[in-house]
Formats: sequence, C-alpha cells, structure tokens
Amino acid sequence: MTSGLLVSRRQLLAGVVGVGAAAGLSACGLGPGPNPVGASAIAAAESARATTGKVRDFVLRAAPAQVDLGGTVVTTWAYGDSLPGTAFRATAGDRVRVAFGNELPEATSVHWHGLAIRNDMDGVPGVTTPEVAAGGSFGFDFVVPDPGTYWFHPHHGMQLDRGLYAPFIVDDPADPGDYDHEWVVVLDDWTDDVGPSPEQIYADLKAAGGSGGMGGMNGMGGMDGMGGMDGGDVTYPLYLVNGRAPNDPDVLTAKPGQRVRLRFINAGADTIFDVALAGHDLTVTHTDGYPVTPVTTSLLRIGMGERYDAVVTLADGAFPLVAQPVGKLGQAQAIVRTGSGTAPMARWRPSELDAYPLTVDALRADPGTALPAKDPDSVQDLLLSGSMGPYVWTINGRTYDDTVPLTIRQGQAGRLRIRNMSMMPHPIHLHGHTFQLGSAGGTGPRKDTVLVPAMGAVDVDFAAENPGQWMVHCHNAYHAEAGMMTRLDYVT
Ligand SMILES: [Cu+2]
Repeated sequence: MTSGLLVSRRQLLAGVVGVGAAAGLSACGLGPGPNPVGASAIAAAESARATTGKVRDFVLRAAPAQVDLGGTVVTTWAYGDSLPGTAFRATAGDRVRVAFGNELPEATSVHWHGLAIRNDMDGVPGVTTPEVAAGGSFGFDFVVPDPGTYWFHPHHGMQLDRGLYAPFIVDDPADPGDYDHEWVVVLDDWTDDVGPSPEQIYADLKAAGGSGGMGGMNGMGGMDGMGGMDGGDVTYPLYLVNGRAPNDPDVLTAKPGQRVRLRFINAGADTIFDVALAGHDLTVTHTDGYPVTPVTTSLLRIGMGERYDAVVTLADGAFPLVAQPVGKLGQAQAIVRTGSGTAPMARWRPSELDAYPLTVDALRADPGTALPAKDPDSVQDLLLSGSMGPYVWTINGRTYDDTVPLTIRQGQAGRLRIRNMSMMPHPIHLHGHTFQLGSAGGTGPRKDTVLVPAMGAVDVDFAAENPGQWMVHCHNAYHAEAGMMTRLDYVT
C-alpha cells in the first residue's frame, strides 16, 4: 500500500513524464522536482551554443530616478536615469556580460525576457539566479543565441510596474535589414507617483477582493466592444510610448518615402494595447524575435510581454502613432514626423483604431523557423483560472506557492495545452524557450509569450533543449503576483 501511494505521488509530481529514479520525492511543490538537472547540464548547454567569439560588456544600474513623462515629472525606479532604460544591443552568438548594480532600497532581479539563455542567468530569484540585495551587485554572463526584439525587467514583486524596463535588441548577422530607420517603440501603463503605487494597487485588489470602485482598480466593467474583452484589473492615469505621455510625446523623424522598422514592446503590467500608425498600414514581419510571413494590418494587438516588429513606408506629414489600451479609457501616443505638417492634437483618435486588430491567429511562421516536426513526447495542461473576489489567479487550480511544476526531459518534444477558464485574456510567457503555436513543424508562429483569449485555448509545442528550471506564468504582473505562475522543470 505504501509503495502504491509512492508511485501515485511520483506520477503526480512528474505529470505524464515518467520518472527514472527514486530520489526527489519532495512534498513541497516549490522544492526541486524529481531529479532536477544540475549545474553541469546547464554549463554543457551553454558551451554547446554557437558563438561569435565577441564579448559585449554592459553596465546596468537600477536606482530611484526622477523621470519626465512629458509634462509630469515623477520619482520612480528606473534603469539609469531614463525611461525606458538604454537599450542593450548585441549580435546573435555574442557573449554578453552585464555588471549590474542595485541602488534600489530593496532587493531586485533582472530577467532577460525572451532570450533562451543559460538557466542560471535567467534572473528569477529562488529559482535560477540569486536576488540582488539592496546595495548589491551581480555579474551576468551569457551567450545570446537568437536574433530579435527582446527586453529586460525585474522578476520581483510589482517592480515591473514601475519604470524598470529596457529593450534588448539582438541583430542577425545574416539579415542586415531592408530599411532606412529602426525605431524601438515601448508601450507602458503608468501609475507610480501619479496614482497609487503598484504595491498599493495590489494591496487594494487583495483587500477589496476586486469589488472595484477604489482608485487604481478597473473593477469588472472594462469592455472594448470586441467580443466583450475585459481589458485588465487596473485603471492607469497615464499610458506611455517610450516613456512619454501624449501631452509631450516622443517625436520620431524620417523623410517621406523612407522605410522604417518598428520594434514594438509591450512593457505594461496590466494593459493590452491596440497599435496603429495613422494613415499607414503596418506590415508585421516578426513576433517575439522570430520572423513570420509578412502580413499587413492597420491595427495590431499586443499583450503584455509580447513584441512585434513591423515595417512601414512613410508618407509626407506628421502622424500619430497610437496605442489604445484595450478595455480601458485613455491613449498612448508618439508622433511620426516626415514633413512640416501640423502635429495632431494629443489623444486624437485615428480611424485605424476602429479596425479589427490583427492577433496571432493571422500569423504564420517563416518556414525556416518552424520547429522540426515531431509528435510530442510529453503533453501537459495549463488551466488558467481565477477570481476577482478573492483576488486570486491560478494555474491548474494552484497559486505559485502551492504549484506542482510541469516536468520535461532534455531532448523531448513538449506540448502545453493552455486552456483559459476565465473571462480575461492572459499573456502566458515561458522562460528560456520559444515555442511554436499549434504543432511543431506546423505553420503557427514561434513565440515566447502568447495572449490566450478569455475562455480560449492555445496549444504550443516546444523543444526541450535548454535545461534548467523555467518559469511559466501570466505576464499580467498583478496576476503573476496573485499566483498565476508555475514552473517547467527539466528532470532526469
Ligand atoms: Cu493573467
């Protein structure tokens, strides 16, 4: 009887993956899974990565800062003194070293979002990389494997909803790019030092059980008229493009007829954005770093943590580049200027916002970037659910402190069946991998963050080639903090 119970327990811990050995029967969901891979597997994976032999050294400082949001100066936390922080730039295969100093009054971490780097540099305290204490420092050192648009931010409480974010652009030596300019466009929802702090909003959501009505909370009413999508849990006083509010926006300049590559990053904590450039169509070329068959749209939906690249040929004049928070009032805006025309007023609403937004369903992987076709060795479910009262968000019915990690063995083909049982969309992010929507070898795009619609379902396949313990979580910072996280553990 005892051994029967043990077998059941092991099967439960291991999901559908068999377990070879007897050790590792941790009763605590957060403890190491059965036989977690160790440092040697992580080091071996790192030494197997193709490298250019070039080393890029960066210095990064997280510190309190005064930032001008465009007429509103706030005291917040930022990387350096700018919002967004200064972009990192490297070439695929470069070894990146980051001398990080934490001048914040509390511990922090740096997570390199979307980069499939070595596990022990992934920046998740308690799982991959030690947290960096107040006044402390840490030296990151990793090879960046894949080109594309990435970014970095803390993986620590509600810190992401302050000003701690910056782009990380990885160039493709095989693709110099057919465009005259490249603009990184970072979207954000802002409350710190204008409205309540992120920590206060989270505390209010927990205390009120999400019944709504208090400052900072969105209540249950957010609907955008497109399938009744609830936009988020938080009402923000400001929405930003490149750290600027619409009153005094970022101005991006070029000449008429020039081709521009736009690299969109949604750094918001609780806001999905629909993005349009007035008077222009956007030709979407990449998502989450990976190329797709180009598709043209006037409106593009971007969930938290997602990135999209688009090219556009610019007309003559001044055009608002608008990001509409889905299900919320307000607008983020920059200005694209190629001529001497009058800039449109702040919060002018271009007709492109009335179009139906392009979402991942319309994207096809560039054929060269599909995963090798393979039936999954391991199929595991991620059921997303939660409630506003009490304010709790779960994966497979459990909050993170009670989670049963998913498991995989190195070399296996994995499938995650993500089922959203809630009335809100959730951007689900897998660290350390870029999965393929649908099935491996199919036509779905490669991504690391996928916006799963309310009551919707998405299957993703991944190749288990990056050993370690990896977070799988909702990229709504409030949902993650309220429990909507689990792990994918490589086991032997
Ligand atoms: Cu969520």
